[in-house]
Amino acid sequence: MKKKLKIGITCYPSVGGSGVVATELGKLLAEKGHEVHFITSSLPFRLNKVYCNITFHEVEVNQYSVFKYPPYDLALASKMAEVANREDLDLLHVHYAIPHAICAYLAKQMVKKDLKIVTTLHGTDITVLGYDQSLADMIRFGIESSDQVTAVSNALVNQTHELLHPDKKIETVYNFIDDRVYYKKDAMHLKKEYKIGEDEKVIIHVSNFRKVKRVQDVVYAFQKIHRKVKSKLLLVGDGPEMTYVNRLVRELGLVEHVLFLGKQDSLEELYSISDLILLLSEKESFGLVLLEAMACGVPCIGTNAGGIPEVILEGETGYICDVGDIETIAIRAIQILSDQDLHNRMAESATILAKERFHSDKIVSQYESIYYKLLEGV
Ligand code: GMT
Repeated sequence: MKKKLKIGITCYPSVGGSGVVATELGKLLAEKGHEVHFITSSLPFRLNKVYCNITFHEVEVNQYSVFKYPPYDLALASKMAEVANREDLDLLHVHYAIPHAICAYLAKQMVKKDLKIVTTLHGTDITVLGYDQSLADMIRFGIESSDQVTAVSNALVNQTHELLHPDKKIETVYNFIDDRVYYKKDAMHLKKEYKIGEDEKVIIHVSNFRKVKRVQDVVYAFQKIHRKVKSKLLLVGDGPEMTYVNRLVRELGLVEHVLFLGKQDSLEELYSISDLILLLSEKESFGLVLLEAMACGVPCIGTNAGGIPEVILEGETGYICDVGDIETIAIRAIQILSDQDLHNRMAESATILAKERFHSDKIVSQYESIYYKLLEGV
């Protein structure tokens, strides 16, 4: 039997999919007997109970008045080195390149052993920050200084090479779902509580309401869908675009039919009452929400952006449309929502695909084998 590992994980603990993936990975590695140390600015929000072989190490930043900007990156690097030395960590697995890969590199210089660094690229760390000339060289350096780099889709691997030309092989390791959490549940009571009629179809969109998500397109598409199919739109999440989305819903006279649910925790229950998910982003390295919805038997419509076509199988688990092509998006949605046989077929294929291609057992084993290969120097 292989020796159990001591793994340090760093991520953004409170926002977005990268934090979710990092935390779920840590939990599953701990379940497999590894010792996991989260080194983050606050307790990762999905770490909501006691896990006996997970420890949380909080990064505290010196607020000395001389500093115009408190030096978080240095505090993180220093904490990484301290924990790595004290706990005798085998490796650091950092999620999101900036600043985490650079902090891990600094920590590695400070420790007494050959601490391995695995960096996982999640999306905007490349597709947005990679265009910032003040950061691009630093991101490339972080990638090249890591012992192993992974990205959450082939599209992101390609985009990273095209944009930054790092001299480094990047391996695709897809995101995953825990099928003990994400499966179709009986949540019909929610439909009643939200006053959604039994005969009404439910369309869901989940995001951080940033510009790249094009939530306005979701509303425009819904307007067209709603004309043909009795339906409600659930908008889940919050973010900078919320004010404009809210205004648009009012301008289009859809207030009665669009429910703003804000940030929610038990997404699996909301997916379980949904008939279709829309993710119409202009940039999306993977689209974790699509996978979560698929695991709950929800067909998807997504855009031809980034890794979305690696998650949705065109014509089988949903449809891929061009970014901004509201007309086609609405036609496809109406097709799925008004043909029960097609809907059932897609729902079943979505559940199977989520279990087969993106099952946590498979993906966590992939990460483990990356760790062991590095440590065994294969
Ligand atoms: O913008 C977001 O959706 C948040 C961002 C993050 O870093 O938390 O999400 C990125 O990572 C997720 C987990 O790997 C992916 O599922 C998202 O597609 C990706 N977002 C973008 O590429 C815009």
